[in-house]
Amino acid sequence: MILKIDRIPLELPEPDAPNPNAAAAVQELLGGKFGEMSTLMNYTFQSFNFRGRNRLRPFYDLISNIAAEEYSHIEMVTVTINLLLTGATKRADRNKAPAKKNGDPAPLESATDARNSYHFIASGQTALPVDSQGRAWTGDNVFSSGNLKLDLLHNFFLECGARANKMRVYEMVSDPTARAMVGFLLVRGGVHIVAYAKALENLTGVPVGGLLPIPDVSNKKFPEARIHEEKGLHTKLFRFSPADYTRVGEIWNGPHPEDGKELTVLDEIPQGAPWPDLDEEPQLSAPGVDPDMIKHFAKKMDFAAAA
Ligand code: MN3
Repeated sequence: MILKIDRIPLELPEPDAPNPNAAAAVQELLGGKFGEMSTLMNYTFQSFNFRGRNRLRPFYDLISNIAAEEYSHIEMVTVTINLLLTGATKRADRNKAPAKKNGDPAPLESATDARNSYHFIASGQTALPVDSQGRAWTGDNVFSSGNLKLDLLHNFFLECGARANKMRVYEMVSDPTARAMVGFLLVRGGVHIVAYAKALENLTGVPVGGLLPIPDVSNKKFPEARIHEEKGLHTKLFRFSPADYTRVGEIWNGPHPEDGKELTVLDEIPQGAPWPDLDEEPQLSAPGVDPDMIKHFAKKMDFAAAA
């Protein structure tokens, strides 16, 4: 079972300006092969499918607990996409009639220049479970082999791949909302890389942490990640359960492989922030009455009464 909290993990700054093409790039971090939907569903299925969970309890606890945190990462990426798409078409244009006259642009005409048309056609200018090319997320992205060493190796690789994608999206998108989100998730994803490295070390004795960082650039080079690492966020594993997953500390302990700081488990989740309250999409979500439609039916009823 999952306990749901109606908050997002971190308050994000407002975007500089609407940016639908930045939103399209950020979609990779949501529904891409290495996106947050993939990390969530990989760890979720691995935890559901876990055999021998009593004997291997610390590993089960770690995978289950990280799965829960990944849900909050989907929220972070989704909020970012939604904020970048807010105002992407002009509200004034959207409030006009769908059929425009006098050579004016149609209400959604500017959206034809956006890289991802689905943001405007299939949703109310909001996020979708697709990658940066608009391809739907697929269960083919889930690996759950039933072999703990293989699954942990996969998860370590998945988190390193996710880190590479985050860095590239960071370099594509200069918007402060997107960069704040990527900075935070670089730090949290970094925790998960170290967690799976520690799990492999615990299971096999091989010093996997010596491979880090992958790619070979420190989170401290990213100002939006550095501010969190200066407060020690890269050394903290949140326990995403009121009473369970108590044995994660048997894996999450000792020094951080990159800076030697002591790793600790926090018996709490991030304080977080409220979801931003986005304006309604002007035409399709309006629950009000269309005056032209009233006139149309009034006319029809008059005709019927007279007949
Ligand atoms: Mn994540």
